[in-house]
Amino acid sequence: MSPAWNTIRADFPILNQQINGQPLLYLDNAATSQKPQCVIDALSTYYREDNANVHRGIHALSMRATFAYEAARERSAKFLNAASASEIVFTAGTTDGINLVANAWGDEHLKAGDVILLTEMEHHSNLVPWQLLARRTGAKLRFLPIVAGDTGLLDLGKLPEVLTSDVKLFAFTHVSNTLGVINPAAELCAAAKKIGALTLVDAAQSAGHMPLDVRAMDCDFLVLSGHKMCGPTGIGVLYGREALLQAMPPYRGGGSMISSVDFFESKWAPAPQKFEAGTPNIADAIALARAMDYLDELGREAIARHDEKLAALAYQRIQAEIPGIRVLGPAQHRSGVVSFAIPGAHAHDVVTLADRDGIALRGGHHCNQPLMRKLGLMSTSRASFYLYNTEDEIERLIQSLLRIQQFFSA
Ligand code: C6P
Repeated sequence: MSPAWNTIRADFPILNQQINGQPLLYLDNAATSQKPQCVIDALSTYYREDNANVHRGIHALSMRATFAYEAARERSAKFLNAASASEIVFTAGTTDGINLVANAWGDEHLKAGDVILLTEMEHHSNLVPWQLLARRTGAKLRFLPIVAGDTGLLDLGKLPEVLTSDVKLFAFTHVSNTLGVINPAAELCAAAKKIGALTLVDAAQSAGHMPLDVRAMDCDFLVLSGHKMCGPTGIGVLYGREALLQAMPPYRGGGSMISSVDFFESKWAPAPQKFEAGTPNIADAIALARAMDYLDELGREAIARHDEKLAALAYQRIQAEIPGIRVLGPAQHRSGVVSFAIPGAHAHDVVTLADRDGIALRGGHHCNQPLMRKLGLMSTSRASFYLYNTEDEIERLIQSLLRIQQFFSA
């Protein structure tokens, strides 16, 4: 049975406010999602009742905090269907997770002549760390192109041309934050595996929006950000295959990540502790686990269907009703992200005018500058939907965009 989407708003206290005299219409979920009361409560309960450092003390509070923190790791493993909690490293978010892999795995395994394969739709977070790695090691970057036009679909026919035996890692986004395209992650991982390349899936825009199963996907690494999936900022997850994580050197040194330390040499703790130097983000990991419970209570399949329905409707109505507008991404089988460009209007102006109507959009290059250039655009405006958005809100968005379009065509 589908959740009652209209009542879900009540779980998110922030939505109950006026912006510029209008009820807030929050459509910037791809940047960050809002947080349900149960996640806010998990954070404040932890600080009110359980706060202590983890893995250090043997007093009651420390043991309670350690138990809850490690339970959050177990919860994350279950959320991703990982084989074991030792495959889960808590990070600060997607960007942090990718940098961890680029440094810890990349520095050890890549050399001049090796290739890191990316796609043309990568967020800067899944591009710049690989550029830095290429500079350090002499490895090269290569890109799987998108097809011509505005659907933004990957040109899978070009895969055999770019996925050759010199590719050591294929890192790609599961869902584009600009195009709304959902990439066929399992298919891409299978193709990489055939030629012996590892895979990293950037799940920043898919975690929390659809079911994720790292074993079915058969990826080697997967990264996500808690704040885009009803959890707090500053916490994320890196999933890595156990054997890979155990073989990788640490990325950062400090307390908690060692088994023994001498003046000149140290020995590392096993993964995942090896990658969590210093006091971790305990409270946010615990609250992220609560967010995972919340999403699973609603059902991730149902959330995916809800997002897709709203995004497909928004895509179709914007295309049909706003004269001259250019809408990006596929019409169907898409995530909740809908980007568009109004001729003659800068996206920042569009977003400023929408804000006057109480509507939160994002405008700009969305940390996707190479993709923007490829599409011949400087920027787009972006509406991104999530579980608390409704069909009625699309009507409000359309009325606002009509006013904005008329303003710029006057
Ligand atoms: N995209 C957006 O408005 P962090 O900042 O580390 O939580 O996530 C980075 C990131 C990586 N990959 C993808 C596909 C993303 O969409 C993002 C974040 C936000 O689109 C902020 S730029």
